[in-house]
Amino acid sequence: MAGDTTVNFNLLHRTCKLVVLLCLLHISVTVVFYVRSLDIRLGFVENQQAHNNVTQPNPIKNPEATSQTEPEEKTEEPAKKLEKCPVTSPLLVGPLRVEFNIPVNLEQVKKDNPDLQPGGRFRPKDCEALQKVAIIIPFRKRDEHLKYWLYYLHPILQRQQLDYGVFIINQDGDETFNRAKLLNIGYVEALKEYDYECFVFSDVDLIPMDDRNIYKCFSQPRHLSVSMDKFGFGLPYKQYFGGVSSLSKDQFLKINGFPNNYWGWGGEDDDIYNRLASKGMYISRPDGETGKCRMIRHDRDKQNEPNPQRFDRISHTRETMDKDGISSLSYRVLKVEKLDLFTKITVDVGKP
Ligand SMILES: [Mn+2]
Repeated sequence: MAGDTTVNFNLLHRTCKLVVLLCLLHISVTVVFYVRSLDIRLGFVENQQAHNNVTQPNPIKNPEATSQTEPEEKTEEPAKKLEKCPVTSPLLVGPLRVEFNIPVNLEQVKKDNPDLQPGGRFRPKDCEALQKVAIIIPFRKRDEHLKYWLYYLHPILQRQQLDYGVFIINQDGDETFNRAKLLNIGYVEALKEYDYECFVFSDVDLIPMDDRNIYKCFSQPRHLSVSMDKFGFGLPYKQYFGGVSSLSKDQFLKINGFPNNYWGWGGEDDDIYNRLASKGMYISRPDGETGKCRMIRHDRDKQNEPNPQRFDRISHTRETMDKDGISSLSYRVLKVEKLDLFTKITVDVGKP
């Protein structure tokens, strides 16, 4: 009897040991699997974060997308999916300090505007711009002024969330300057590059002092440089349309573009005003505070003397405008340069 109980106790003891061992084994296996699943979960979280930073679908995590079509779609898809930009850009800051005694380095301007595309092109990354705007600048030997224009305007135009391109229309040679014809040429040449719907015509030496003065088109032709320092921050006269203005494609075509036969300084802006008025349009303007701008002081250019015929020409706009304009424009393109900050188009405009 006593031997039996000893045997029984031994058996019980061994069984207990076995059970304890099995328990330990179970616990350790559980622990190993738990740790491994924890690793996977942490890894997943990291992936998710990387996801959010890049904002592009991870091809590995997205088995439905075939790896071959994806890279092509990446370049086109964002443009289609973007929402329209807000009517008022949230990036605007209001009044700006504008001065012309600081040195400007175009390499630095390029670095400061990393989102610019070759030829001085830009479109907002996060939304679809409300307008496609070509900025047209008539030009000859004003590189110093152009530097300031690029330095100030590129950041402003980007904050205005415009889809824009900058076109410098450079009159070749030393014949008399023809501002309005260069503007017509800018219109035609810009449309060869992109489906622009709005055209801002700007002198190279005018800088807005408030980024709420939007370089876009309105339901009526727009005069933007309404409050120039040169004129004591006001208008020289009510019909003044010089400096910076904007016209939609429709508005521009309605007046047959601008006159081609104003050689030398003055009158062409009044002719444009007459064209608009004769077609029943009126001038839209920002208020005097928003429309403040500075002109870079300069001497009159050579070969841009006041045009003595201008008064006679202006008095006949209504009779001449249907024949003289974008419909009768002729010129020769000598060179097109896609530079970092602008597209420079050098043209032969002929002579008076
Ligand atoms: Mn000037």
